[in-house]
Amino acid sequence: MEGTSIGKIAKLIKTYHNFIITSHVNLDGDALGSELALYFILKQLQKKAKIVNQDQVPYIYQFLPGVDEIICSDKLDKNFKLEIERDTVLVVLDSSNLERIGNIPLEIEKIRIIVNIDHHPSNTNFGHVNYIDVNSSSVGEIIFQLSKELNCELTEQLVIPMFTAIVTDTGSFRYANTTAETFHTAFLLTKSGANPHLITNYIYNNNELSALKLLGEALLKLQIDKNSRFAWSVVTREMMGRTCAREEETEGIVDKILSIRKVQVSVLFKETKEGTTKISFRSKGEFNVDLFSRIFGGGGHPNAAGCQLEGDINTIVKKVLTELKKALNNGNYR
Ligand SMILES: [Mn+2]
Repeated sequence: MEGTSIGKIAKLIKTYHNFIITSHVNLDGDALGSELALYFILKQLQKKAKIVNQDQVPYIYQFLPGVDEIICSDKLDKNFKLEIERDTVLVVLDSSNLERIGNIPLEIEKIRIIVNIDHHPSNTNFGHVNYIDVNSSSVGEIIFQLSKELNCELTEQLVIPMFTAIVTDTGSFRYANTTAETFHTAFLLTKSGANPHLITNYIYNNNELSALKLLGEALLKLQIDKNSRFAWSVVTREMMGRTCAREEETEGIVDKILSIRKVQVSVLFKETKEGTTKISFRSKGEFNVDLFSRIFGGGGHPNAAGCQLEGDINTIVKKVLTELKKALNNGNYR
C-alpha cells in the first residue's frame, strides 16, 4: 500500500485501542528506543499496548524505562500465542521487511491492521499502513514527531528511549543521517529530561571485559587492501568461545575498522551459532553499502548495512571482497 502521513498515523492511534509493538531481530538502540517511546505514548493515551520481540534486550539497553515489560519469544513456552482482538493493531518499527521481525508468538495472518514505521530506503511497504521517512535519522525521531502530533507530555519515559534511538542510530551524531533537525529533536529531548551523559555512559561505557578481548582478537585478524580502500576482519565461533563474548558484543567492531585513514568501506564477517556468516558493512563518503549489500540479499542504510550468507566463511570472505573490489574499481554504488 502507498505511504501515509504522520497525521494519519496519529489519527489511527486515536481510533484504535489494542496495540502490539515489535521490531527487528538483533535489537539495537533504535529498535528498543522507538518501541518503548511508542509504548509510553500509547499508555499516556490510555491504550492497551504490549511490546513483543524475538530477542532479549541486550545488557547495555537494560537501563531503559519499561524494558521489564517487554515480552521476549526466547523466554516463552513454544505453544504460547498472544491474544489478538478483532481490532488489534500491529506496529512494526525499524524493519525493512516483515521477515526481519523473526519469530514472535503471534498469528500475523489474523491481524487486520499492520502499521509499518521505518526509515530504511529498502523498506518493502509490507504494512496496511506505511510511514517510511528515509530522511529521518532514526525511527525514534519519527516517534518524536508522532508524540508532538498527539500532544503528548514529554515525560522521562518518552524522552530517554527517544534520545537513545537517535544517539545510537546516528553513531553519536556522526553519521551522514545527522541533520539540523536531529540536533533540534535532541535539544528538545534534553530540555525535557534526557541526560546525554548518563544515557551514553550506559550505552558506550558499559562493556564487559569479554567485549574488549573480542575486539582485540578481531583487530589481530584485521586486513586491508593494497590501496587502503577497504579493510576487513573476521569473528569465528572459536574466537567467540575463547573470549567468552556474547553475540551482541561484536557490535562496534566494524565501526572501529572504518576509523582507519583512507579506508572507505569496512567489512566484518561473523560466523553465527547457526553456521551461517553475518556480514556487516560500513562506509564513509559516497559508497552506498545498502545498495551493495543487496547483491547478497541484504540491505540497510547508505553508510551501514548487512547481509547473511550460507556456506564456508573463507569462501564467503573471498566472494564478497571480490565483488567489493569490482564495485570500487568501477565506481559503482555511489
Ligand atoms: Mn533505525
